[in-house]
Amino acid sequence: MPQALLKRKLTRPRMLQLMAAGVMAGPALQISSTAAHDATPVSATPMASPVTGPPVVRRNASSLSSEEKKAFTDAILYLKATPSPWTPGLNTYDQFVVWHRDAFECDNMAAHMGPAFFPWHRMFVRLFELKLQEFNPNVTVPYWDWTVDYEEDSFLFQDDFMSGDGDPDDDYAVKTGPFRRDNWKITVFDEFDDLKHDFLIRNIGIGELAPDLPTAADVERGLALSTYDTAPWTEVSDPAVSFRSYMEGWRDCEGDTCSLDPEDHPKCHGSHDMHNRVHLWVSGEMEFASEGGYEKVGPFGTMAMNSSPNDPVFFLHHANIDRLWTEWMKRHGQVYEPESGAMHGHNLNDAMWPFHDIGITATPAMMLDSRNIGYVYDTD
Ligand SMILES: [Cu+2]
Repeated sequence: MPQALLKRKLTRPRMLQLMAAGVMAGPALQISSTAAHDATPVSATPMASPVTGPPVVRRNASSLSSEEKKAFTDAILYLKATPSPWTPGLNTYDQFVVWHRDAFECDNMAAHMGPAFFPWHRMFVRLFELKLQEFNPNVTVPYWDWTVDYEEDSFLFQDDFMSGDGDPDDDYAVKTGPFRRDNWKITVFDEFDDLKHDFLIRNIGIGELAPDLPTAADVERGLALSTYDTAPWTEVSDPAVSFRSYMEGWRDCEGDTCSLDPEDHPKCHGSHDMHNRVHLWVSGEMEFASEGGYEKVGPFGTMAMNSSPNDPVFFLHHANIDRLWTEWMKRHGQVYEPESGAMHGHNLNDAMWPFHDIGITATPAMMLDSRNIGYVYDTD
């Protein structure tokens, strides 16, 4: 996603019309796969009621047995082969990729560069988890604690789990494990991505932007910050003050990075830290021979894109980011700010896109306690 730094696409119509055809029926979080056939729009339902039974537990990925790892990757492959209940012609997995990509549009900066970074991804990963559980109710999204499992050949990047590194002699394609290129086709691309390779691209741990992962001390520095977020509630919010800005990881940005002038690209000069850094570490940097014969060099791996959920490790990374938000609230209380003054979708009681459009009312306020949407962490 830090690819957005290099060139962010500007205005583009949102996916509202497309998704209107698949408006979800029934109470929030009871995701019905029959909804796609129900053309009757329903009004948004608050989140309060729908979760029944005790919360499910998200576990450290390193504690999964081989059977549990396989159950998780099988459930992901199932979503890739199952139609989206919300958008005709799209599979369920790619629906999430589209949402995340389009949440970077300048007129709909729903999920990043603002205080809703945490609550938006909380709802996003939970919705994904609920879809996985339609295939296998025992599956939850495990988290990747990258302060502990920081080796590029850790258990995570093995062929019995998230697949390994890309092949530098073959456009950095991932060619082994469940997400190898003959088993995992990418169909959703960033608009500016003129390579549009239909396979997972990784060059793990290679590159000057993110040669290593954040450490436990880096995490502790963030958890110690007592302020959730601070004005102007964007990527320039002071990371020495704002927990959200510190953890999201944009540094030394200037001006309005969401200008409508196509020449006025976002300007962030600093290193990529924390959440952004993990994206870039998995992505790596690389050179591609392009059609014009010149070499394209940069963080063009899948995890660097706005469509980064194309790499399933996205969800393990974001489960960990989400867990750290819970850790922060344990210390500082269920505090969120602001009530007003941030971009639309980022204020305490704003209904967040795209959830509102599919019949799920999810505001930042509703996301503060993960139990309210049905899960906890094994560290809770
Ligand atoms: Cu994101």
